[in-house]
Amino acid sequence: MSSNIDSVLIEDRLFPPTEEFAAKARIKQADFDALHKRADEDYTGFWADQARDMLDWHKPFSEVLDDSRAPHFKWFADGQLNVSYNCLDRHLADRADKTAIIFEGEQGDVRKISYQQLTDEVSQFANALKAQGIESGDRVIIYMPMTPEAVIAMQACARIGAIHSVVFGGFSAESLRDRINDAAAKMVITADGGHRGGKIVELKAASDKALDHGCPSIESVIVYQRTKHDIPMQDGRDIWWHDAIKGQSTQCDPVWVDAEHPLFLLYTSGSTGKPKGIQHSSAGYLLGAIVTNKWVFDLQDDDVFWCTADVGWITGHTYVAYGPLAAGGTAVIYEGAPTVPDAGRFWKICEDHKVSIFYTAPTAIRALMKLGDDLPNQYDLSSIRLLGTVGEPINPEAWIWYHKTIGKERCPIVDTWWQTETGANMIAPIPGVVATKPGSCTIPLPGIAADVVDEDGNSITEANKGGYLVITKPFPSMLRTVWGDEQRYVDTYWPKFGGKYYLAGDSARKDKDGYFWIMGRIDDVLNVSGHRLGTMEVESALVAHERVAEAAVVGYPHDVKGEAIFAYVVLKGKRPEGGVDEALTQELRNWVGEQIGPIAKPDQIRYSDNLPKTRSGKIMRRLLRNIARGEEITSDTSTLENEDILLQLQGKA
Ligand code: 7RM
Repeated sequence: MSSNIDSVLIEDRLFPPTEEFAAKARIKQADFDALHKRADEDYTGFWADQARDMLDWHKPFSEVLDDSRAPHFKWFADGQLNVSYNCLDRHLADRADKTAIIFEGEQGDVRKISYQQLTDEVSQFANALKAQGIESGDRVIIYMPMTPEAVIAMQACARIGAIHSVVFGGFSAESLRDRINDAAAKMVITADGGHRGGKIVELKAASDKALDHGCPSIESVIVYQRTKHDIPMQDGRDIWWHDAIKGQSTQCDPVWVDAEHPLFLLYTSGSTGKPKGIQHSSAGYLLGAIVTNKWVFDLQDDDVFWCTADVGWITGHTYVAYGPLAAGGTAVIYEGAPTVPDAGRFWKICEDHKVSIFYTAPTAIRALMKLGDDLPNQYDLSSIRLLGTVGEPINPEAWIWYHKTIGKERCPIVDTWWQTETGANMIAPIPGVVATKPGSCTIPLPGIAADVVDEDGNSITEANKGGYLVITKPFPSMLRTVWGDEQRYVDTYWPKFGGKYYLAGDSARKDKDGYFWIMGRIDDVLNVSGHRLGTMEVESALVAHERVAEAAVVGYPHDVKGEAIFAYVVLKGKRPEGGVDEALTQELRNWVGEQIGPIAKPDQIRYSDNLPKTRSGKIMRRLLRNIARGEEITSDTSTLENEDILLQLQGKA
């Protein structure tokens, strides 16, 4: 594996927190030292302390970690709690009137919801779910716009022990159907539509299309009225949200569940076609969410925390729907696109709502950076005191822009490495203590045992030598399994090193100070605008088109999106003249958009008579990657049956 020498040389700069920030931070140097000392000396005791301190238990646990069936770990297994109780009810004594959610719609409508109101609405909707026959353990799909009702639906499921699976509103009907069927869900909660980019996202239409294709497990569909445009409702199956809650009480006793009771499934891409239903627990997940909101985001009582992620992604679960509420904070939710009415919208929202903590993805930072400093400079960003990034490595140029233009050189930047599977931040600075370096997610959090190892699982001690990023000890917020596929859980996450370490699937290196630098994925997973997509998923979508015989997809660097998609396509009939067919390319792009979602549309498509394969029939992805990136070809091309193919792949024939 190569190491990124340029960035090491340039980015040895250290950015310590300002004295002012450090003085007011929740975790100060002495607290930080004490946390690490405790975690080092008594790892499970450390997590037990946190679980007792930060969560309210209905029945206290006596056992901390059960590793008797590793890698199927259990945390706090004989304890009982309720996640929604921990996010809502327990705050009512001292913050009933505090704002829990500040919502802004794309068209400018604003709603502020207090903890009392949110508790009432969640309880009322939970009663509506029960009235529709939803019980503890049932799966419920949430396919919603970014409105508070998405969070209310999630919290209501948690309140009655139902397992939700949020499907990102940008996913197509096909993706939705696959997820419904894999989870064997009983209900879909959706909306007529959402506002995004000045248009209406047709959620109900997509949901109808998914259900028309056959989702035998679905019994009912609850439809939240957002856009108020005309949509058909199916008698006996569909019910409006406002009708479902009519007459329902705003009191709903939380259902106490075991610590290990599944809280949610969230589907994520792997290197094979079928998305995996990542299954998270109740107590362990919530613990990860609350500790990281406090430690990494330094979330305090007067903060306004805006994490721009959609609740369709794990970031929106942990840093919008659960974590900030568990910590008693105020969270901002914005429905729409960052460019409506212009690209100053994010900064306007920060000014209007006095956002103090702002968390977004490098792809958004780069897109906004390209538009220059004039837009952000028109707004008062002085309320911001902490910035965060997640989803992919941030390039130092974007980091410095974020630091200067948005943070005015005053705000720490927390670059947080974690995954859908880890549930919460894993490697990230604690901002009042750990000095940052542009492009590095810094060091593991207390209680998180991350390392970089070689092929044999030995820790790499040499500075800046790349290897596998692993987690060497189980941690509370980790995934519990892949829904319905224990074997895939074991094979994907514990395949190497005798099953001893959790394999994250990323390569990384540590520098001389022990700071981690993420180098990228080790498998065929793309990271487009911070969204994980399997190459296989895009390939399967392409070959599902009637004219496509074979397809191979690779990623190549892209200024804004981080990675863009390059597809090599073999058609069933003749290859287009000179390898160009603009109309077909457009058709295939739209086709993939429909099959998976617009984010998966290939940026470039090149037609060839054949794909380059090894003798064993494996597609030579490295070769395709070299070509897509305009790099020198290092692969042995002697096995290619037809040398002309190489010219076709390069677009030269
Ligand atoms: C939270 C999330 C996970 C993958 C992960 C990495 C990449 C995420 C960073 C990062 C470098 C970061 N969940 N990744 N955060 N790479 N620095 N701070 O993104 O499941 O959708 O993706 O994203 O490759 O394995 S995810």
